[in-house]
Amino acid sequence: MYPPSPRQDFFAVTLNLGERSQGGGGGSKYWRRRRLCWRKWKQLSRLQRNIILFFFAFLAVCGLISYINMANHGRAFTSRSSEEQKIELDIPELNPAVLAAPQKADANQGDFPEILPQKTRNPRRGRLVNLQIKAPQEDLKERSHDDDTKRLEEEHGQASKENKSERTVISWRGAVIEPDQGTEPPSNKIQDPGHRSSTAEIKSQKKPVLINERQKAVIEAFRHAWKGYKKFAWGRDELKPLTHSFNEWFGLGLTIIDALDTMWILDLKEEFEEAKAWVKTELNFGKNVDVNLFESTIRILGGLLSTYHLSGDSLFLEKAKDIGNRLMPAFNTPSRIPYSDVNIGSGVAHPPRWTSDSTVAEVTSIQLEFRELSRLTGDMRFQTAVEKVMKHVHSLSGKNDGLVPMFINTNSGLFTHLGVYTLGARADSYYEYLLKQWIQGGKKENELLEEYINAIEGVKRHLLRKSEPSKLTFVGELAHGRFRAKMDHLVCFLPGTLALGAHNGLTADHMELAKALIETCYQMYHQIETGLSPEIVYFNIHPQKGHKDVEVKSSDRHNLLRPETIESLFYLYRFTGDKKYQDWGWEILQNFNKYTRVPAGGYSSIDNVQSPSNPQPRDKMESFFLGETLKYFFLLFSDDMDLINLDQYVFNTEAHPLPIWAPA
Ligand code: DMJ
Repeated sequence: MYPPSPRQDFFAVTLNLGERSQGGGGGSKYWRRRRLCWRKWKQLSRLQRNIILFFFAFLAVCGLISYINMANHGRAFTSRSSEEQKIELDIPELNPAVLAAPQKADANQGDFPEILPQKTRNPRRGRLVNLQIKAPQEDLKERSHDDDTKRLEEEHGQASKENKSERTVISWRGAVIEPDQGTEPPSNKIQDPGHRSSTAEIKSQKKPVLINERQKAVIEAFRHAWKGYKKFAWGRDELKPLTHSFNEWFGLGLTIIDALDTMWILDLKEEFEEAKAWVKTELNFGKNVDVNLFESTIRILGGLLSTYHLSGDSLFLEKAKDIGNRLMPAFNTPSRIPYSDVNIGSGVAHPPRWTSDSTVAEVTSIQLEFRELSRLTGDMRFQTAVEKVMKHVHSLSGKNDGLVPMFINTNSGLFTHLGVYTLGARADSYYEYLLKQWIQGGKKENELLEEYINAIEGVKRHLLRKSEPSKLTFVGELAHGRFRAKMDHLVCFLPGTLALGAHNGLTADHMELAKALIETCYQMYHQIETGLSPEIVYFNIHPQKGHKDVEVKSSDRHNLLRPETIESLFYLYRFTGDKKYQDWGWEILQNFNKYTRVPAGGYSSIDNVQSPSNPQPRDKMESFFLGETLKYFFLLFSDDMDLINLDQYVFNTEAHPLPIWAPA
């Protein structure tokens, strides 16, 4: 037997398949060829047949493998594997000291009640609280990332190049920061532990960013504010824009530090560089001044840490470590609940003169910053101190369905002034940091999540009502069993936090509540004569002819340029893509420009939001206007989901983005 060559057979088979698949009409011809083909196949030796079969099998396996690779590749850009997250956060394998923080979070798991990944038990009510499985962000990712696959593939390739030249940081804003651009002699510098997240940013955000008209208006507003600050208050804490003067609170150039990362995000390179030069040459924490632990943590420590992450310049980490160390004496109390104040020059900490109490929100809203400082430096004292506080507060009685009182005693460690519950001043960011610590730590510290879910259940049970006539959902207060229809503007952080929780897998009713509450916060602006919200409103809960939903007392009608509503609009827009949130923000920005802008430079808090003809400027521009309000405006108007990606960063309560820790 002389079988034809395998090559001929292969050709015949291919041809036949082709004819069939085309559905050609020559039926008999087709069958003749098929028989011929079969005969030829039979003429082949077993070895030849095996070789051909092996060849086809090999092709099939190759095809399958490349299909799986392509599918994984696509998935990696939407769900990001833990490997990649680790690379993107630039966490070195070789530095065990720095890896300790995330490991600690793991180690803590023993202390925390076991919670199933998708369900958690609410011990008070004895029922299971479902977590959403699907991240609602998926559609949005598709919406904003139409052409992203190609771009990300290029960036993926680029990433390996960048890893090789790891000491040169190319910001996503295009600035190149050489390692020796640091500002102290190398010997004085903190070694860059490689834990900052700028590499992640480089990969996901180095595409040219198109700035839209609304964002340009924010940049213009920032420049105007900065102009006033530079001219009349440079190096001081706050601008007094009317008297062309300044206000000192800590004497640490608070506005500059609070605004650093905003300048980075807005791509204001020139302003950023002059601010950095001031930090390098003028910022000195060795001063005999009393600072408030909470305020200096969220504004100064938080601002320095986030700027370090965004810029990659170790100057900011060095300064963060300095202020972190100087704040530590605040924790030397009998209960380890920190004092409110500490002298950063002498290292003496103390409570306010009139009490030995601290504010609950203050002692429980410094954790994101101190934990991150430990992760970056490998010095666990910072993390240990703040986690002790959280554990202690967790164990305390005196809560009401997860709602906490406003004060805690630094000697006894017990809550004081029991019976008053609010999500406004003195308690607000306690709730925010429960969720955000859980997110920061990689969603492992279940005790925090459980506390957060309980608290939101508590809000629903005790503090939620609807107003008349418009039926706006609002969060009131409870004082010794009596409901008060009072809501601070500060509470408007809550819709954003609820939306963030829903994005991270909590139940859809969190998102529904977020949507209802942000509508209310918007109405707190919209229903007021200047279109700006007062500090506190009272809602009508009984229908009364001729009354609006919102009432304002004369002592509460000031506006301090606060960020909370803009912050929540930003989260709601990011997670829903509903343009109305951008439009609401745009309306508010225009009203800030109309009623709070000071011609010579700067913006001012005002005393009366109900008087468009005379809003009575207060002569004060808070540092958070630059640190938070304008930053959130800019992010709200952006359609770039990667501009501070909320799966990579968590904002502290002063709008300073800190990286989410990669899984250990
Ligand atoms: C900021 O300092 C922070 O957002 C804090 O959590 C609350 N108060 C101001 C802004 O209103």
